[in-house]
Amino acid sequence: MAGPRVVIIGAGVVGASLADELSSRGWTEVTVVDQGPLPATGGSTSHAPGLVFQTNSSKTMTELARYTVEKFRSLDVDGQPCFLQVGGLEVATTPERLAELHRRHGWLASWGIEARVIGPDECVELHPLVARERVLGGLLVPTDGLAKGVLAVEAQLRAARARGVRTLGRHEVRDIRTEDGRVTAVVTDQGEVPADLVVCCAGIWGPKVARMVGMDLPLTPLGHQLAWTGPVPALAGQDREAVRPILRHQDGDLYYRDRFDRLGIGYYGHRPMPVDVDDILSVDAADEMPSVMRFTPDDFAEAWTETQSLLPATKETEVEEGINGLFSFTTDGLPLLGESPDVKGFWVAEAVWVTHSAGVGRAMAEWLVDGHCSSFDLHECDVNRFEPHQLAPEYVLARDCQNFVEVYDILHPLQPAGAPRPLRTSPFHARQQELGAFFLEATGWERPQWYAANEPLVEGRDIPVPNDWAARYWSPVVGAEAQATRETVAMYDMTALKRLEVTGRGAAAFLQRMTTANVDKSVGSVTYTLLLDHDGGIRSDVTVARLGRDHYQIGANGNLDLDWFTRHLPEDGSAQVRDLTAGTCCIGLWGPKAREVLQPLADKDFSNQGLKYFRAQRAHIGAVPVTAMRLSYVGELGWELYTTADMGLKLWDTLWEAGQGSGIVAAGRGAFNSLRLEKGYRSFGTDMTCEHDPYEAGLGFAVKMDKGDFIGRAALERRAADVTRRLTCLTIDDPRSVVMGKEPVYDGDRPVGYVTSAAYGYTIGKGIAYAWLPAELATTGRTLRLGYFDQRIPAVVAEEPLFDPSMQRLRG
Ligand code: FAD
Ligand code: THG
Repeated sequence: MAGPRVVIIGAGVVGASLADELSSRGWTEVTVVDQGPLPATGGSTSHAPGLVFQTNSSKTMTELARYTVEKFRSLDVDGQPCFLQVGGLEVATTPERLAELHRRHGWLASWGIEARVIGPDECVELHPLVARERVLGGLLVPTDGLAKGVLAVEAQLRAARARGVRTLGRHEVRDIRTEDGRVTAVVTDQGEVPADLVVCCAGIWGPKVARMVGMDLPLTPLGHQLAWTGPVPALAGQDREAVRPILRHQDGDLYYRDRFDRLGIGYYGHRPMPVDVDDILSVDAADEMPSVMRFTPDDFAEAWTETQSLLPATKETEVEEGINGLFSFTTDGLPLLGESPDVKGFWVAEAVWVTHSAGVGRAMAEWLVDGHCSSFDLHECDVNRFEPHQLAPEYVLARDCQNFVEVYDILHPLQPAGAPRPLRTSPFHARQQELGAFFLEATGWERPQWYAANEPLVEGRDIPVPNDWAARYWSPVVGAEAQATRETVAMYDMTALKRLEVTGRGAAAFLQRMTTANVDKSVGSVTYTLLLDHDGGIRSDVTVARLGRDHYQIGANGNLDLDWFTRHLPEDGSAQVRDLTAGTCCIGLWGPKAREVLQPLADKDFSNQGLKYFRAQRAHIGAVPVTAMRLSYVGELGWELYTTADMGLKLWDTLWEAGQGSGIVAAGRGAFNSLRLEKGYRSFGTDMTCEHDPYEAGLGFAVKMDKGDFIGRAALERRAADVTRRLTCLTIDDPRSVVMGKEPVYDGDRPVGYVTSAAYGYTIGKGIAYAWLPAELATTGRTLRLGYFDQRIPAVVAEEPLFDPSMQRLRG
C-alpha cells in the first residue's frame, strides 16, 4: 500500500511536515519539489527566527501549535535538537495589556495548556534583561520555545526519504496539468512529474501556483522586519543558543529571542509592506533569498528606541543586521487548507506559521489519507470558507494589511473589521439607518446589533449594565429589544443567513444521504437536521424546507455548507445546488403579536392550524410574494419571511406600518443572541464543530437512525454509547458578570472545560453560559467557576432550555 502519487510543491516547514506525516501513514509515492536548494530553500522557513507561542483565541490553532511543539521536541538532526523549550513570556506595560494577558491565560486554560500570569519580579527573574519598572506583569507558558525551522525541515525530509519519498531540490514548478477537472502532473523546469494529488505548500508563492489551476488563493505576502543585534555585553559568555524565554512585548509590537550573546528582534509596528506575488524575485535573481527584501532602517527606528527602553542592556550594542522578510497574511489571520473547489486533486496548505506547521502536516495527512481530519477541527481554516467578495484582490489586500497592523492589538470579540465597509447591505439598510442602527458585520453583511430609535423602550425596565468588557458593543437597548420581542412583536433582519436551493429529480434522495433526518416528507415540511462528517462529527446544522417535489430551500451556516453539498452532488446530474443568499432577503417576524400583524396582510391562512409549527407556505404579504416558514431561533410565535431583494424594502415597510398598532419594534443581533440562548438553540462553529457528535452536543433528537443510510451514520453507531462530555447550560446569578465565550470553566481550581456562547438572559433575569464539560460534572445544580480575566465567576449547571421548555410560545 504505497498510496496515490502525491506531489508536494514546496519543501519549507509545511511541505516537509506533510511529507513526513503522509509517509508515516504508508503513502510513500510522494515527491517533494522545491525551486530552491534543500533544506534551506530560500522560503520563509529559511530565515524565520522560530518563535513558537502557542497562545491563540482559536482552539484549533492552539492545538496545531501544541502538536508542533510535541513533534519538534522529539526531532533532531545528528544530535542537534529541532526545538529549544525555553518557555514563552508575554509582558504587559499597560493595565489594558495586563488584563489582556489574563484573558489570554483563560484561552490556554480552556484549551488545556499550562500557563501562569506572573508579577513583574518573576518576569525579571526569568528574563533579566527586562527593565523592572517598565512591566506590570507577564504571561508565562513553560512549553513554548524556539523551533529550528531548517533543522525541522531536514529531520522530517530525512524521515520521509527513509520511507521512500523523493525530494527534488532546484526544480521549479512552472505549470500543473489537468484533465477532466483533475490534476494529472506537475511540470517543472526539468520535466514532468505525474501526480494523482498535488499539495501546494508554496508559502508566499502560493497564489502563483494556485493560479496554474485557475484558483484564487486569498493571501498576501507582507514584509516583516527582523533584526539581530551585535554582542550584548550583559550576555557575554552565553554558550548556549537560548537560555531566556522567548519574549513578546505586544504594546510595542515587538518580540525577542536569544542567539548566544545576541538578540533577535521582530517588529510589527511598521507600515504594511505588501508585495505582489509576481514581484518576488526568482531564486537565481535574489542576492540572498527570494523571500528576503532589503532591511529599511528608518522603519525600525521606533522599534530600536523601544527596545532600549524595555531591555536597557541593548544600549550597549547596536543593530548589526536585519531583513524585511516575507510571509503570508490572510483576511482572517487563519491558514488556508483544503482542496480546490474546481480542480479535483489540487490541495493547498498555505499561510501557515512555523508554529502550526507540524500540526498542519498531520491535519492534511489525515484529511488526504482518511478523507477527513479527526485530530483537529479545521472548519475555520478551510480554504473554501470564503464568500465570493472575500476573494476580490482589493478586499484581500486591504484586510491582509489591516491584519498586519492589528496582529498584536487587543481585539474585542465583537469588534468588526474596519475598511472596506460597508460591503453587503440588505434591502432594509436604509430603514435601519433611519432607525439609528448600530451595525456590526456578518460575512460582509451590515447587520444591526441594536437600534438607537428603541432608546425610549429602555425607560422603566430593569436592564442590568454588564461589566466593562461585556459593556462594549452593547447598549441597554439590547435588553429592551429582547424583552419587547417576548411582549409584543419584533422584526429581525435575517438576510445574512445563508440560503441554498437544492433542485432536481434526485434532490430528495440527495438530501436524504446528506442529512441526519428524514427530509423526504410532504411539500411544505421544514426539518431541522444535521450534516455530519464521515466520522460522525457535526459539520453543520441546517433547516431543510421542501417547497416542491423537486425543490428544497436550505437554511445553512456558511460557504462550507455550499461547498460540502457541491462536492457530493450525484454524478448523474439529477440534483443541483445554488446559493440564493445574495439575491434574496429575510425578515424574522416574531413575538406574541406576530399573527395579529401578519394575518390581515396575507392572502393565506396563518392561523395555528393553517400553517403549523415547522411548516412553510408561499403567500402574498400585501404586494410582496414571500415564502413563509414557521420557526423561530428566538423561540417566539412567528415566521421567517423570505422574498427577492427587489421586494425587500416593500416587505419591511408593509410589516412596519401594519405593526404600529401592535407596538412592533426592529430588533438587533444583540437581542437575538440573548433570546436564542434562553431557548437553548445552538450555533454551529461556536457551540459545536466537527469535533463533536450530536449526542454530546444535545442534538441527538435531530438524528433519525432508522431513516436509511446517510453520511456519518456508521460512525455514529459507534459513538452514541459513550458520551463523555456534554454541551452544558450554566447560569450566572450576578447580573454584572457577563462573559463572552472561550472562558475556562473551573471545578475548584482545576480547569475542566470552556465556555462556547454566553449572554445575559433578559427574560429569565440571569446570565447564561453554554460550556463543554466532562459528563460527570454536567449535573444540574452543581456550582462551577468561570475564569473571566483575573476573576472567578460562580456559575450553576441548569436544566435547559431556560425559557419555555413546553414550547407554548412557538406552538401557540
Ligand atoms: P516556505 O518556507 O516559504 O516554503 C515554501 C517553499 O515553496 C519554498 O521553499 C519555495 O522555494 C517553494 N516554492 C514556491 N514556489 C515554487 C515553485 N513554483 N516551484 C517549486 N518550489 C516552489 N513563524 C513562526 O511561527 N514563528 C516566528 O517567529 C516567525 N518569524 C518570522 C519572521 C520573519 C522575518 C518571517 C518572514 C516569517 C516568520 N514566521 C514565523 C513565519 C514563517 O516563517 C512562515 O509562515 C513559514 O515558514 C511558512 O512555511 P512554508 O513551508 O509555508 O513556506
Ligand atoms: N433559520 C433557518 N435556518 C437556519 C437557522 C435559522 N439554519 C442555520 C441555523 N439557523 C440552524 N439552527 C437552528 C437551531 C434551532 C432551530 C432552528 C435552527 C429550531 N429548533 C427546534 C427545537 O430544537 O426546538 C426544532 C425542533 C424540531 O426539530 O422540530 O427551531 O434560524 N431557516
